[in-house]
Amino acid sequence: MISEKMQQAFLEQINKELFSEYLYLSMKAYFANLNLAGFVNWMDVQVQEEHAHAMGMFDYVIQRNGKIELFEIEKPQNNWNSPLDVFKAVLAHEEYVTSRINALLDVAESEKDRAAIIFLNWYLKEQVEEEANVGGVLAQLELIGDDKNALLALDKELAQRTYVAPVIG
Ligand code: OFO
Repeated sequence: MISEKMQQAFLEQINKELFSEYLYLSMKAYFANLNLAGFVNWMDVQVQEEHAHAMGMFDYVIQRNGKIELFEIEKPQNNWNSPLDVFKAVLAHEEYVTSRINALLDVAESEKDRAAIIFLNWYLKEQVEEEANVGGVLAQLELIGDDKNALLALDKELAQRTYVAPVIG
């Protein structure tokens, strides 16, 4: 069984994970319009990961005999000034998500819900990886500046990213 307070925190986070999926889908469209297929691929992997994060929590709430309620998903931004601008926004968003996972852990600790703590630890580790991964691309974009050839080389590199369904929990 899951407490009301814990359940509410999970439901809010499911909404944020779905918003993340939506945001990255919007960024994918931005890169598609720029014909940067590697960046499109990178965002596509990100979209799938966020969906998996949302569904992991969705399944967990049900497994704990909780009740799912879905909330409205906020409209994401749909234009940016440059690929660099996009990745600055991605990093800021991932840092925000990390703060939300930490807030969820605060609730789990105050509710003495040890199962939720173990479950959420996976998400916290995932955020460390995500921030490092995004920070890596952002650092490359900062080095690239206005060099179009270097941007195309990075695009080729990002085309290599593949989605691996995460084993959550
Ligand atoms: Fe769901 O981890 Fe990124 O946002």
